[in-house]
Formats: sequence, C-alpha cells, structure tokens
Amino acid sequence: MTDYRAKGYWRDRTLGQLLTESARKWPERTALVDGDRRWTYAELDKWADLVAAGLHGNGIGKNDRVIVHLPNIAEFVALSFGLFRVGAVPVYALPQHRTTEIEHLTEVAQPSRYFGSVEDVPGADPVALEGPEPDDVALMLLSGGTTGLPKLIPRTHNDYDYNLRASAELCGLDENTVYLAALPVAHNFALACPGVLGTFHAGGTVVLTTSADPETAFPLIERERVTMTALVPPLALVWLDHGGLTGLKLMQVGGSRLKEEAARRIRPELGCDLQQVYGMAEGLLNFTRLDDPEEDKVTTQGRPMSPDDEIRVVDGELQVKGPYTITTYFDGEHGSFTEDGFYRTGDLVKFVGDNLVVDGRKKDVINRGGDKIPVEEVENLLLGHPQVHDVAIVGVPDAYLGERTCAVVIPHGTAPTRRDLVEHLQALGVADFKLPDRVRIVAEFPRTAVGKVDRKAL
Ligand code: OOB
Repeated sequence: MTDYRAKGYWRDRTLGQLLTESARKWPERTALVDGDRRWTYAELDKWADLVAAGLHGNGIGKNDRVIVHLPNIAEFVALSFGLFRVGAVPVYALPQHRTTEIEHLTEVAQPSRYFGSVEDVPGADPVALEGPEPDDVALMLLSGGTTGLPKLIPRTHNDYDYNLRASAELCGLDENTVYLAALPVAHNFALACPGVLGTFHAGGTVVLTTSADPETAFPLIERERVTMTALVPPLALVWLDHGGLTGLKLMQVGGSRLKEEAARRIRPELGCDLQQVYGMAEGLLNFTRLDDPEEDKVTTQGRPMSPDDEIRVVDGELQVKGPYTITTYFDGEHGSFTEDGFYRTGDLVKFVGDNLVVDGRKKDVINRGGDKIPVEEVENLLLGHPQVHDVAIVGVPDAYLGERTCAVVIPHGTAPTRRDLVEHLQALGVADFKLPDRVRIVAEFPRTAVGKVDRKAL
C-alpha cells in the first residue's frame, strides 16, 4: 500500500487551518468578493471564527453532519470554514435541489441541522475549539456518477487538501489569480479543482456569482479583472456565442464531454487558454496541462493529476485508486469498488497518447450538460403517476447539452402528456434538470436477452 503521508500528499493540515495559514501570509489581500461586499483574508478568517463559535454555541460539534443548501454567496464560504473548524461535516446539496433531493439527503445523512438561508448562519465571540483531526471526514459531496439516488462521498481533510493544493499548482495559481466561481460552489469542480479552496490556498481572490449568464458574468470579469473560471460545456457554448469577453486567461471546462468544434473556438474567440477537466466527486481528476500541445487540449480530457493516481482500463471502463479517491461511500456501498480497492468510474475511456478521451459510459446516468440525472430515481418518481404503467428514461443526443432526456412511457389508460409528467415531478419537488425534455408513448419496450429494458435499442 502506498504511504500517502510519507510521500507528502497528506500533510496533516485541516481545511480550517488552510484559511488561517493564508490569512497569516496575506492578511490584507482580498480573499472574497460577493457583489458589493469584499473581505480580506484577515477578515474572512475572523468571520470563520465567529461562525465556528456560533455553531459551537448551538451545539454543533465534531462529526455532526449538516446539510448546506446555499447558492454562491459569501455565507456559503463562512459557514463552510466555520463547520471545518468545529469539525462538523457539511453535506453539500446543489442549489437546484428541491424537497425530494433534500429529503433523500436527510434520510441518508441523518443531519443535525439544515442550513438553507443566510439567516441560518450564526456567529458569536470566538472560543477555543478542539477541532478535527486531519484524517477525519471534512465534507461530503454528492455522487453524480451512480445509478440510483445520489450517494454521499466522504472526503477527509487530508485528501481534499491534497486535491485542492495539487490542482492549484497544476493550474499555476498564485496570489494574483482572480477566480470567478460561476458554477455552484457546492460542486467539487468549483469548490476545489482548484476552485474556491485552491484559490484561497494560493492567496488569490474568489469572486462569487449566482448567475453564469454572459450579461452578469462578463461585466464582473471586467470589473474584478478575473483571470480564470470553470464552466460546463453548455455554458462555454453560450459564452462563445455571446462573444465580447476580454481579460480571462484560463477557462477550465468539464463535467461532461466538450465537443472538439467548441473546444477549437475557445482560444481564437475568447482569447484565453482552454483546460479540459475530467473529474468526479469520488476523487480522480484529469487535466490537460497548460503546456500540452494545443491539439491535446482540444481533443482530450487530460490525464491524472497525481503521479500516484493508479488508473487501469478494464473492459473499456476506467478504474482508479489514489491519494484523493474514496474507497467507500458513506453508506458503505461496495458495488462500485473492486476487491483490490479500485473505484469503478462507470466511464468508458480510451487513451490517446498519455491522455484520456471519455467515450461513453457503462452506468445508467444521463449527463445533461454536466447535470447528472440518476435515471432510476426519476423513473421511480414517474411510476407514481396514475397514467404511467412503465417508464424508461433515455438520453438523446443534443447539440447544446450533449444529451437531453426522453421519458419513454407505456401508458396506463389515457397517455400522459409531457406537461402531465412535468407537473407531477414539480409537485413532488424535484430539481428542474431532472424534468424530462421529451415524452414518447410506446406499447412496449425492447428487451435484452435477460429481459431487462434495452436502453440502447430504445
Ligand atoms: C464532475 O463530477 P461529478 O461527480 O458531478 O460527475 C462525474 C462524472 C464522470 O464520471 C464522468 O462521467 C462525467 O461526470 N465527466 C465528464 C467530464 N467531466 C466529468 N465526461 C466527459 N468529459 C469530462 N470532461 O463532473 C467533475 C468533478 C470535478 C471536476 C470536473 C468535473
């Protein structure tokens, strides 16, 4: 077994200490910008202490799980560091999540609190706190890669600190970096690849926005002299088609497959470098490198971040083990891991030279422009509709999103319309991205030899 500590990956620093260290190195530099509100590192560090004390005063302590359901606002950052410092574990819900998703999270995480608005974020006079150990779980991310309901992914202080440090180094971050958090910071990509936390590690400035539309993002990029950001492919397309962006140096794109035609337009039309990122909340991150040949940057999804990421391809599927990849989900599920401890990504990949190209997937997840749709979950919800006898959700190719969803329905009595099904899901409180884009009515499903629905044929 590789000793990740001896090799210097795990440095026994907690995420709470990360901010303390940066505040010591760069007290007067701007750490965070949210609209008209700005915090220096010293101020943000102090705010985190106040929140930690407030949490402690409210009886929230080590290993307590709490659901954090906040958009890209400064309170998200202060609350997260407050939780890291008391050793409580944020479970990051996505801003798009609604009652159905939150109820599911509540069931699996058994949280002691739910933080769904800025008023929930406490503060009190700082007190001495014991704090967590570096091998403790620091936070939980949601899996986008699993078939059924999202699973909780426990990430430790040590593994996540390595994740953000190594990402920051690979992307060349320093105290002059200005990072625009345009994707939800509750997601791994914008949180730590290198994202918000990697920028804080490097002493740069994080600019938050709740809208990634060019109308909002472009003026912000100009005003704050933003140097880098991370987008999903559909957003990159919107930015390309809008045009007129200036000043950005690096655009990371990931979460779903970026089409080569779009990739080729980024440098000439937006004047910035492109970095493809193929990552997963479970750990492994692949990046194209800043000094890779241009051709590799536009045609591949990069290669593993760490020299100790062990990757192998079995029957086309990428499997991985390494210093920041989990070896078990929170619920102890083992099906996603091999006997020798590799995570089965479910992604079908091939090598082009040293770099990977994502070719497809084994698992029943639809990747709608970076938003992952667990097919089974939505099918089960639709089965609750009285006019649905049976249903299969399939992905259909889409020029803009990569793929969209089609609900193929065997009706019970009168065939339901798309509107019927959308209203049914909305009444249950489901994230908008899970609503079927299309509905097709059929008499029966094609079946595989063993009698399972043949999704490919559908
Ligand atoms: C990121 O993380 P998740 O957990 O939401 O989704 C992971 C899955 C991967 O297994 C793969 O199927 C897909 O999303 N994916 C990509 C991709 N990046 C992710 N498929 C094709 N090309 C890419 N560049 O999506 C994520 C986490 C950290 C950084 C970036 C993305």
